[in-house]
Amino acid sequence: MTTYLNFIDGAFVKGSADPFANHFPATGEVIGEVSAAGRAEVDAAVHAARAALKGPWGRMPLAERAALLRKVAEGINARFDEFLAAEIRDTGKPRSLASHIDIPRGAANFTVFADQITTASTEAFEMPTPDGKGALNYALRVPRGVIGVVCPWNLPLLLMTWKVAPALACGNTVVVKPSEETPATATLLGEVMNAVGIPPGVYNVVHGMGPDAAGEFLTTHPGIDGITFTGETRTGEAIMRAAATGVRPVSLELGGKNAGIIFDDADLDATLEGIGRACFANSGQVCLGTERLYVQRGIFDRLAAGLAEKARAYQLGDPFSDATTMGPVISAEHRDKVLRYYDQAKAEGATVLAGGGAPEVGGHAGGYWVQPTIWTGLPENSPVVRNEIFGPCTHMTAFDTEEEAIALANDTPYGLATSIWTTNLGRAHRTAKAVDVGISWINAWFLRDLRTPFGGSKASGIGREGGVHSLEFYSELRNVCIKL
Ligand code: NAD
Ligand code: 6OD
Repeated sequence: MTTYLNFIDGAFVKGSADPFANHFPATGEVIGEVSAAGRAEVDAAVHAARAALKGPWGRMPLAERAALLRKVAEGINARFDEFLAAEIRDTGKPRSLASHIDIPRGAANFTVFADQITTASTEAFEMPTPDGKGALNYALRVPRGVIGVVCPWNLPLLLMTWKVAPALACGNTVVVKPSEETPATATLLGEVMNAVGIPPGVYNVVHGMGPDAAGEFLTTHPGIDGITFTGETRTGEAIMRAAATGVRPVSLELGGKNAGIIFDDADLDATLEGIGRACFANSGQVCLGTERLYVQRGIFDRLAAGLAEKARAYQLGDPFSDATTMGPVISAEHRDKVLRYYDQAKAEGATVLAGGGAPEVGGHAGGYWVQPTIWTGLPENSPVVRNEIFGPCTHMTAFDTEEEAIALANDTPYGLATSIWTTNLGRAHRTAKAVDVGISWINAWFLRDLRTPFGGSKASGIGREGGVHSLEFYSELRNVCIKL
C-alpha cells in the first residue's frame, strides 16, 4: 500500500481532508491511500509558490532555469521504470502504451519547453517622435506568477507536464491538482524536483477531489494568478466562473466528440491502422479519440469489417504484460457510464459490429473492463452519437459527398480534432480547413510536434498551448518604451 502525500514547499505533507483509496483499475484492488489536502494545505502550497517566485526561482537567470528543467527530464528518464509502474498502477493502461507515450512524453515536455524559452524572441519597434530623436519599444516576457494546474486522469504525467514544463520555463511557480484517480506520478515528480535542485515551492502538489475540495479550493484561491485546466467541458465552465473573480486568465483543454472522415480513395491498410488507434487507444480515453466515424459509401462495408476485426484482436489482460494491448477503463463509475451507453445503443436498435458489453478477463474479475465496440445504424441525434463517452467505442455512418461528410463532422457542440483519410490532395486540404476543430490530422492521428498549436474550438476549449503558444499563456508581455 502506497500513501500519496501532498508536496508543498519541497516537503511531503499529510492533508487535513479525509483520505481516500486508490484502486488498480485492472483488478479493482485498493493499492494505496491518498492524503487529501484541505483548505489549509492548499493555502500553504499557494503561499510556498508565491515565496519561491519572490525568492531564488524568481531571481534565477533564464539559462540556469532551462538547464534545471533539462535535469528534470533526465531525472524522469533515470527513474523511468518507477514512473512507468506508477502510471500503470494508477490507470491500468498497458505497458506497451505507457512506455512509448506517457513517460517519454512526460520527460520530453521539459526539454522541449527548455529549448522553447531559450530561443524565444519578443518584438521591438523604433518610432519617430516630434523632436526627431525617436523612441524604441521592446517587449519583455515576464511570468504570470503562481499558476494553478488542474489535470485529468487519462494521460496523467503527459498532460500534467505539458502544462508544468512551460509554466516553469516561463519563470512561474505552480500548484498542481492531479486527478483524484491518478495521484502517483505527480507525487513522484516531487522527488525528482528535489533531487535535481528545483528550489522548494516552485512545484507543489495538492491531492483531492474537485468540487468543494482541493480542486475548487485551488481555483478559487485569490493567490492564483492563472489557471490551466484539462478535463470535461462542464468542469471547464465551473473553473472559468472561478477564474472570473480577480479576472484571472484561463487555458481550457476540454472534451470532444471527434469525427474521423474516410474517403473511398484512402489507403485502406493505413487507415485501418490509424483509425483503429484513434478509436481504441488507451481504451478510448483520449480526448482526441474518434467516437464518430464517417465513411464514404463505396468502402463502408470493407472498412467496417476491417475495423471490427481490429476491435476483436485487442488483447485485454494484465497491463504489466507485454502481450496486453488494451487495459480497463479508469474506474467503476466510468465503466458503468460507458456500459450505460452500450445498453442505450442496443435499446435504440444499433447494429453491433464488435463488442457491445463487458468482457470476462481471466484473473482480473474485479477490474473495470469494457469491450472495444463498433456500432452502425443510429441516428445522428442519438446521445450515443452526440455525447462524449470516453470509452473504446465508435459509431460508423456512411456518406456520399465531401460536403455531406463535412456537415456531419461539424454537427456537434465540440471542436477538438479530426482525422481525415484520403489520397486526394485537394480534398485533404479542403476538408482539413472546413472541419471546425483545433487540430486536423490527414492520414494520421495523434502525431504530435510539440511546437504546434494545440487546443479546441467551440465547447472543446479556449486558447492554444504548445510551442510559442504556451509561452503566450504562461507569460505576459510588458512593453518598454524608451525615449532616445
Ligand atoms: P474532470 O473534468 O472530471 O476532472 C478533471 C480535473 O478537474 C480533476 O483533477 C478533478 O478533480 C478536477 N475538478 C473537477 N471538478 C472541479 C471543480 N469544480 N473545480 C476544480 N477542479 C475540479 O475530467 P476527467 O474525467 O478527469 O477527464 C476526462 C475529460 O477530460 C474528458 O472530457 C476529456 O475529453 C477531457 N480531456 C481533454 C483534453 C484536451 O486536451 N482537450 C485532454 C485530456 C482529457
Ligand atoms: O499531446 C498533447 O500534448 C496533448 N495535450 C494530448 C492530449 C490528449 C488528450 O487526451
